[in-house]
Amino acid sequence: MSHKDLSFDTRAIHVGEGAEFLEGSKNEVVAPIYLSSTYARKEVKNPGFYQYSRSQNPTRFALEERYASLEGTTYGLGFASGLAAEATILFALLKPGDHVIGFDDLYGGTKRLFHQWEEKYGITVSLVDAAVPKNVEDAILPQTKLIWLESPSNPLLKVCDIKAIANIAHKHQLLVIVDNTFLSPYFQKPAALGADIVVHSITKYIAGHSDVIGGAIMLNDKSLYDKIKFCQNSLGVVPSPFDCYLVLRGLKTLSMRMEKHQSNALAVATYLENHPKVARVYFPGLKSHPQYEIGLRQASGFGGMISFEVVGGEKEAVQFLESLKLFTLAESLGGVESLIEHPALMTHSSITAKERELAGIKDSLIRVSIGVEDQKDLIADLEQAFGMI
Ligand code: P1T
Repeated sequence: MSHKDLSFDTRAIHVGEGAEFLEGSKNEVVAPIYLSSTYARKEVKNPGFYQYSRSQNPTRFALEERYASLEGTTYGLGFASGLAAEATILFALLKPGDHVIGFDDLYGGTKRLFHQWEEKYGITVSLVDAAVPKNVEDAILPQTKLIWLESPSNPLLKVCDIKAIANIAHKHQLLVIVDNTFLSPYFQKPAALGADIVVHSITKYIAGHSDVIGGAIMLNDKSLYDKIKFCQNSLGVVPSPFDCYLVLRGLKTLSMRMEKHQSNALAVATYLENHPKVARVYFPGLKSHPQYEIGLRQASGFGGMISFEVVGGEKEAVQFLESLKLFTLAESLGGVESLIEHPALMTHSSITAKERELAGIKDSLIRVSIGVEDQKDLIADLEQAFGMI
């Protein structure tokens, strides 16, 4: 039976594992963790397929096969972190003088990476509000090579029309990269909407348990794949076999986790929207979200991330965060436990205050990754913390 005939949930459990794993070990139910860093050869001039684990590792290959299957692409590649995957794309595809257009709301570490490339390698970056596709088109220069999107974006949960932007990009022979971390392939498949490269921080929903740092790239084009795969090996930015095992394991429950993250998030976002101490809620699943309709059209869900502004400023936000008992005050997202953070002081502190202001990240902004706990307990904890400010 071909993978293509199987549903997402079935592929999330079976692709790359069980009878599909290595030829010759057909009774493995779970992909073994292949720790060997190197492989013996019988003849000097005949290395065989497996040579050295940075280049070939069976546990990683099992995971890469699953990545491609779930994202609906021909190829999948595993990386040591989301940023390792991003840096590899820049390394593989850009040269000095090239120009990149990015969403003005992106993970702070991604913007920091762009700035490093601007300073050291002579590329230029324009950050625009890609929620309006025309802003992207207007920013195109003769030297533009890539358009870099997140949808929903981090931390303001802005949604952009991936198909419309891909159409613009392809008219100008540009590549579109979509960071699909916030929705995971369970809710959104950017490659089917026209993205040339899909990138993930695997650390988040895909691994799902806050115990792995990882990244992935999924794509269809063979020549782009060859370039990126070459750099995956030449830079050595591969994930460890143990991390690959954890991700293979975490992925088996992706659909169930995403559904629960989402239903909890909808309940919490609705609660926050009606709270007198909340000035504004950002959640793509609320009808009040400015790009609600686009989200509905291009994804099958809204995910589990919410941002909101408390009435007041940094003082009130910090006091609220430090009063919570069940939510964990920590960077990252997408784990089974609810995490909460202050973007200006935490995940987005690596960009300047001016840049945060331009992007609309206020000191009163709080970002929440809603876990899969009972929503009544989550709302009760938020309620008691609001009582403290
Ligand atoms: O942390 P790492 O696995 O290297 O992934 C970087 C990354 C890439 N893309 C998005 C959309 C991300 O959110 C991240 C990492 N983000 C956090 C750590 C955070 O708390 O937002």
